[in-house]
Amino acid sequence: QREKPLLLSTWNHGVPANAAAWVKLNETGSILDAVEAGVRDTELDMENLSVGLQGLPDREGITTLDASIMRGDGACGSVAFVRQIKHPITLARAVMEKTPHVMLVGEGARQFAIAQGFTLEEEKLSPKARIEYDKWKVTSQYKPIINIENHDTIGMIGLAADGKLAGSCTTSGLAYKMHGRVGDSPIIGAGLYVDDEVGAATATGLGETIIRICGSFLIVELMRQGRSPQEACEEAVRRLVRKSKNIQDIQAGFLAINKDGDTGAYAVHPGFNFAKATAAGNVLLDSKSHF
Ligand code: SD4
Repeated sequence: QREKPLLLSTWNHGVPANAAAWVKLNETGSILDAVEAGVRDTELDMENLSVGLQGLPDREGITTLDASIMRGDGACGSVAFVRQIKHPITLARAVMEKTPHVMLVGEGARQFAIAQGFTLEEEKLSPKARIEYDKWKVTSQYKPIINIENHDTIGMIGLAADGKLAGSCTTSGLAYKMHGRVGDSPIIGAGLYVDDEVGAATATGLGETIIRICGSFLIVELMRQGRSPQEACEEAVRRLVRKSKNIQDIQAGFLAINKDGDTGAYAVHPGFNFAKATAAGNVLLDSKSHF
């Protein structure tokens, strides 16, 4: 059923993130403020090992973060491969609002953060990440696959009562990635895409497979051509499955909404869930999957 306002976010932590976004939406009326505030909640969640500075590090033991934000009028900003910043989503928003650019990475993003008055956090693994990293180091086996049960990236898309759309996506990326690796989350069109004329989409899962098909952009374009959000997510997953090797080891999931307030969700494997918030409540739902 169609409802506005509407928020969708990935995984269990989508529930508290939606709740935080809802409060912000009521406060300011801005769907952009809402999707930023929502995922800021996840960026501070010490239980989450795939978002924020508490996330699992790369192979060198360094946690690097990726984030993007987009408004339905085409404004967007992102940061990638950033260190020591607690709220990369807010830094992405600053790139969008305060620079002539869309994307800043690494040291340049960090310098911009300092210039904007962001505090640099001490570079230290969280207690949970330290334990996991030490275990991993015993074999240092790097498999560029994503544990089907264990993803936590948050992507959030929202539709305001006035029909305006926005989305946000933030992650520490793939655990034990190569130093410098960037996933889909900060790539506009891959991890996130929003267009007020059509709808919005976001992604979670193995970023390489999502980038390869321009997943979120693909879903929005399929909706533009008349597919429902659900059909568009299913087609994107089918495309991803066709283009990926070792698909049995790869999880990826998509969420979509159109400007009328219809929603869609689909994943490669079972296990993907998402939170949906409307005036009627904020619930955790299981996505259907290809396999
Ligand atoms: C990435 N898409 O960096 C992210 C990881 C992820 O749940 O979604 N984990 O590839």
